[in-house]
Amino acid sequence: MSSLSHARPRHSFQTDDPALWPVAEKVRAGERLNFDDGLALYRSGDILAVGWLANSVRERMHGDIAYFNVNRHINPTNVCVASCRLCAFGRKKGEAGTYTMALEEAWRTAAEGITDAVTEFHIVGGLHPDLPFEYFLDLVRGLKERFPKVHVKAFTMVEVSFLAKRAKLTIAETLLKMKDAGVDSMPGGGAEIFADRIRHIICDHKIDGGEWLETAKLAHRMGFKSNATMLYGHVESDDDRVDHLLRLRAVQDETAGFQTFIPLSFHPDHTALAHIPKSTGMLDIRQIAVGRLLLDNFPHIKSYWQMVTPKLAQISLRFGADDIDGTVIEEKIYHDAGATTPQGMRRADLIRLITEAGRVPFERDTMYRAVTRSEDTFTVSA
Ligand code: V47
Repeated sequence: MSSLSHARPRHSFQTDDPALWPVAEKVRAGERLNFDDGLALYRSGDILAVGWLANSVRERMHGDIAYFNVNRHINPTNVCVASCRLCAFGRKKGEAGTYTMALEEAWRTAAEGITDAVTEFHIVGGLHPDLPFEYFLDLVRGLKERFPKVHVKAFTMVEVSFLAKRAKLTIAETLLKMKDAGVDSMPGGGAEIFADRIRHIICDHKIDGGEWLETAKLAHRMGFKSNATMLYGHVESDDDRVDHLLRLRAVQDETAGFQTFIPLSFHPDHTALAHIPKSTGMLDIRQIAVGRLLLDNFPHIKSYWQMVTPKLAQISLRFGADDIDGTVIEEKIYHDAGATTPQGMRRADLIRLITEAGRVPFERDTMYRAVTRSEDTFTVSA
C-alpha cells in the first residue's frame, strides 16, 4: 500500500488491489504510465482507488475548477455515404428521414433557442455525396459574418478527409481553405477506436485510425487545436482502449495540439449494433478516470453530460474530469441512437451541477479562456 502526497493532500491512498500499487507509485511520482498500467486500471475491481488516483491528477492540474461552456450544436445534414454500424444518425440519400439544411436555414438555426449568447458553434454532419466543399465554406463564412465573436469548432478529421477527396484537394489545402473561411478549431469525433479489427466492425467506411491521427497532426501543425474522442462500450477490448489512448498520447507528444479528451459512451438503439447492451455507470466512470491517468499530456478531460447523463457527469468531476461541456441546445446524434438525456441544458443548471459536486464553475470559451457575461453578450479574457 502506498501513501500519496500532493499539492493538496486530502487523505491517503489505499487499495487491496496489488495490481494498482505500482501504478499508484508512478502517479505519485508524476511518472508516465505504460500499456500494462492501463490494463491494470481497466481491470481493477477497486473503482474508488482508480478514481482517487485520477482525481489526484485532476486536482494537481486544475484544483477545484470545473469548466463548462455555452455552445450550440449544428448538424447541417444527416445524409451520409458511410454505413457505420455504430451510427443511427446518418441516412442514405433518398431514404426517409433525411435532411439537409439550406444555408439560410443553418444560419437561422444558429440563432435559435439561445437564452445566453453562445460562445461556440459545434458543427458536425454526414458525409454528403453531392454537397460541394463550397457549401461548408459558405456555411462557416455566413456564421462568422452574422456572429463574429462566436468560435467555430467544425468538421471532424473524417469530414476533413472526405471533403478533401470531394474537392480533389490535399488535406493541407482543405484545412487552409477551412481556416480562411473561419474555422477556428476542430471537434474530436470520428476517432471511435483506432484498432483496425474493431473499425471494420463498427465503422468500416471511415478513414482508418492512422489517417485520423495523421490528419489531426497536420491540423495541429497548421495551427488548429482539436479534441479527441474514444467511442467505447461496443465490441472493443481493454487492449483496444489502451492502444487508442496511447496512440493519442504519442501524437500529443509530437504536436501538443489536442485540448480535450472526450470518452463517448456507445448508444446502441436504432443502430446495426442494437443487440449490444447499453453501457453502465461503472464503465462510463472508468473511461474518465483511465483517460485522465494515461493521457498525461492532455490538458482537459471532458465528461460529456449528453452522453453519460448529467448525474454521472457530475460524479465524474471527482473521478478525473475537469469539464462537462455545454448547453448544446439541440443534440441529434445520440438522440437518434436512443439517448434519453435532455437535448440541451441551461447555463444555470450546468453551474448548479458543478457547484453541488463541490467544484468551482468556470465558464470557458473553446480555448479555455474565461468568459464574462453582461446582459445578452459576453467578453473573453485575453
Ligand atoms: O464520432 C455516433 C459518436 C461522435 C453514436 O469535440 C455515437 O468537443 C454513441 O465527436 N452512440 C460525434 N456515440 C460527436 C463528437 C463530439 C461530441 C461532443 C463534443 C465533442 C468535442 C465531440 O459521436 C462520432 C461517434 O463517435 N457517435 N453514433 C452512437 N450511436
